[in-house]
Amino acid sequence: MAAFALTDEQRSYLRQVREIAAAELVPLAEQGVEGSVNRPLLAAMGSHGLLSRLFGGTGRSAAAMELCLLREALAEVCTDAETALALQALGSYPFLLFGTEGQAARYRDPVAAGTVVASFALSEDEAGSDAAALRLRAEPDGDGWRLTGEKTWISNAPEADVYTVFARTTPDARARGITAFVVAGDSAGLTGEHLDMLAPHALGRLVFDGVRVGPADVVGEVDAGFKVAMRTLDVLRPSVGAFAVGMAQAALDAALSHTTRRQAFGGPLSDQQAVSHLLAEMATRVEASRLLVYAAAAAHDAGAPPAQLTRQAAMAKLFATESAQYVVDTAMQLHGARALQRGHLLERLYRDVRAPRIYEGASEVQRTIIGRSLVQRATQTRQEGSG
Ligand code: COS
Repeated sequence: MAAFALTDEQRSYLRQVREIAAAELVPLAEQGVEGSVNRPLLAAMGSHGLLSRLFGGTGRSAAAMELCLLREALAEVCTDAETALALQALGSYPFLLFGTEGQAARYRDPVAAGTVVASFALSEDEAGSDAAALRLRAEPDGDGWRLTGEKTWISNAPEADVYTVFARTTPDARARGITAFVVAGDSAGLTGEHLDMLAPHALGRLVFDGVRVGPADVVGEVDAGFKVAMRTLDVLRPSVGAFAVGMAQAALDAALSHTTRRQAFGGPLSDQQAVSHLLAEMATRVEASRLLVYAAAAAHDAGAPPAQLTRQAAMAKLFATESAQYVVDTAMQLHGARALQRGHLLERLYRDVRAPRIYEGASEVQRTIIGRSLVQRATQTRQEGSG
C-alpha cells in the first residue's frame, strides 16, 4: 500500500464532508458578508460534528491528521467553511492543549458547537515574523495583570468571543518574557476594528486599554507563552498546507476538465505538449505537497520528537503553499480570459491562495526554521560521533 494512503473509512467520511459542504455549507457561505464572521455557517459545522473532531477523544488534544483531512476536503468545496474550521482550532488549541481544566471546561463545548468564536492574537504592527519582539504589556495589578497595547491582523477579530492573547510580562526578555492569557471578547477595555484585507475571512485590530486578567486566565506558565504559541503553530502549519492542497486540487481538476474539452488548433488543448507538461508539473507538485502534509500530521499524531515535528510542519507549509500558488496561477493561465471573470472558481482561488504564504509564519520564516533545524541536527550528529 502507498505511504499515507487513506483508509476506506476516511475516504467515505471525506466524501460525506464534501457532500455536506456542497449541500449545506456553500449556501450559508454565500449568505455571509465577506470580511465578517459567519456565525450561521459555524453553527452548522458544529451541528454536523465537524468542529468536535478537532479536539481528539478527550477534547484536550489536537488531532492533526483529522484537521488536515477536513481542511483539504473543505477547501475543495467551500473555502469559507474551511477557514472558519481552522480558526476555531488555532484560537482554542492554546488553552485546550496547554491550559487548565477550568479553561477547557468553560470553552470546549461551545467552541466545538460553533457558538463561541475563538481567535489567536499574537501579531503586532512591529512583531509579525519576529514574534518574540511583541510589546503588548501585561503589567502587574493585584494578583493579576492589566493588558495595554495593540494586536493587528488577527483572524476573527474584533468579533471573536474568546482570544488567546500573547503579552509581555517581562520586559527586554524576548521569547522568555511572554505569557499567554485567555481573554473574553466582551472584557472591559477591549475594543477593535475590522481591517479590509485580501482574505475572505474577518481580520482585525484589537486595542487593549488596561484589560484585567487574573491568574486563572494564564495559559501554561507565566513567561512561557512563546512556547505555547510555537507549539500551537507546529500543529496548525501542516494544516495550512492541507488547505493549500485542497485549493490546488480544485484548480488542477478545473484545468484538466477545461483543457480536455476546449478545442484549439485542431484538437483538445491538452493535446499540446506545452499544456500536458504543465498539467504534469501541477499534478506532481500537488501530490508531493499532499504527502508532505500527511507525513507531518502523522508524525504529530504518532508523538514524534518535537524538533522533527517543527521541521516537518515547516516543510509541509512551505512547499504546499508555494506549490498551490503555482498551480492556481497555471490553471488560470490555461483557462485564459474566462478565469479572470469575477465569480469564476479560479478568480476566487487566485485571491484565496495568496495569504497562506504569509500567515502562520511566512515562507521565509519556514525556511529559517528548516535551515536552523538541519544545522542543529548536523552539529548534534557530529558531536555524538566525536564524543
Ligand atoms: N516548540 C517549542 N519551543 C519552541 C519552538 C517550538 N516550535 N520554537 C522555538 N521555541 C523556543 C526555543 O526553544 C527557545 O526556547 P529557550 O528560550 O528556552 O531556549 C525560544 O522558543 C525562542 O526560540 P528562538 O530563539 O528560535 O526564537 P526566535 O526569536 O529566533 O524566533 C521564529 C523563532 C522566527 C521561528 C518565530 O518567531 C516564528 O515562528 N515567527 C513567525 C510567527 C508567526 O507564525 N506568526 C503568525 C501568527 S499566527 S497568523
